[in-house]
Amino acid sequence: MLSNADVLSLLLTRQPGYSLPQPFYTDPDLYQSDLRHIWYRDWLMAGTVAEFPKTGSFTTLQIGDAAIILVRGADGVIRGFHNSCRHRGSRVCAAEKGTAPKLVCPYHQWTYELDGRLLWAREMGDDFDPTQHGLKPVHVAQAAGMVFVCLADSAPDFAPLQREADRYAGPHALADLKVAFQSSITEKGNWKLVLENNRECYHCSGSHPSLCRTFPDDPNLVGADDSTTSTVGAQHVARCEDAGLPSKYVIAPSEQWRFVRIPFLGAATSYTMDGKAAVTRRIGTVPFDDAGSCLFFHYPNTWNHFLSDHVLIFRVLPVSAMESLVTTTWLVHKDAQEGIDYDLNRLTEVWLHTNDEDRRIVEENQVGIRSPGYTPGPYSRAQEGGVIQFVDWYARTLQSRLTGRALMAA
Ligand code: 3BY
Ligand code: FES
Ligand code: FE
Repeated sequence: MLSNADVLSLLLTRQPGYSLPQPFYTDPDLYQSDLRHIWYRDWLMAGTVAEFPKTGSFTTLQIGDAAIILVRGADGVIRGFHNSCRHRGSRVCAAEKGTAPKLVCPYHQWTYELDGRLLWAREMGDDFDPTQHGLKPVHVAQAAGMVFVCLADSAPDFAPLQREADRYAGPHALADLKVAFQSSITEKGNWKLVLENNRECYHCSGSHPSLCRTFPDDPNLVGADDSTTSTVGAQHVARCEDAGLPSKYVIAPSEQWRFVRIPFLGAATSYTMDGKAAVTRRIGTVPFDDAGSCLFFHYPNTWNHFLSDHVLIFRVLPVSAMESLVTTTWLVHKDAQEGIDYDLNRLTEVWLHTNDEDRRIVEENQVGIRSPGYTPGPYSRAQEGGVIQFVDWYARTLQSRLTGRALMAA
């Protein structure tokens, strides 16, 4: 196992503006270091309130080695727990999602209330104290209907994100949406390759014919910079802001998250093959159909698109040093009826294509990086500013946690 000092000295060999040294993408010890210092410390996208429609609605997720269950209690609160029984540690819930009146461990049927309290355990003796054997809680917080978890003992301040999420994503009213479709793909690539690939559109024209019908690949719009360095971007932001729709580029001081609203190409209003709306029902209080897409990322594990007719939530989870799970959720108005208000194929086809194209890209990137011939290469400052911004965030965050000293964004 590499010590913190080993990881730090490797990190200090990296050249800013270049892809990372090979072990950061391949080494099982560095993967464990990422889990410990990033994934088990930060707020992570888990899902949205639409996945917890009623009492007992639950989802499970695997974050590296951490098995987590999220469940809505009888009081309406969505809570999170380690999915590990307080008897002998069995996973309490194996299903990915569902509804349960109580959480019953399949091994010896210890039974937990939806708020984590142990209700029942057979023949444990008079000195057994059930109050000391509830499921271990994890932090759960909501931002405009997005549900985040944090596995740290003490979670980072979530309030600044909540404030901006309310402004930018609030108008899309996630609480009034339902899941129209969800897809999960395992990509044979380190989680950072999945994120790096997302943060640039240098590859878009060569790889994403469906997406490029409506999505602008202009790096001034989707890169690291304020989108108003693009004229159409500036006009779009001004028009939306005038209509009361928060749209201006905003980034956290730590650069961990960002919101910006960008226009689609030409007259397009949604991610469809013809650019027309995918769903006839507009969502929330978005003032017009051609409001473009509000882009939100939060490192280390999510990027999202908030449209006038649907919302796309992307969640990345680390599986191993060279595997990641990417889950995409399509949300539409809860009263929209499939086959009447939307066609599922029309709604999902662009991003199903795009995700599969990106999976291939990430897997080829991983194979090439594993090769002994790999050396870190330079990012394009013009096209890959977003990747530089992500990798710098990663390096800064890891360094500060390895040394216990805070580092400011440049
Ligand atoms: O999904 C996204 O937000 C990014 C932006 C650039 C490439 N990719 C489509
Ligand atoms: Fe859960 Fe025994 S391990 S009841
Ligand atoms: Fe892509």
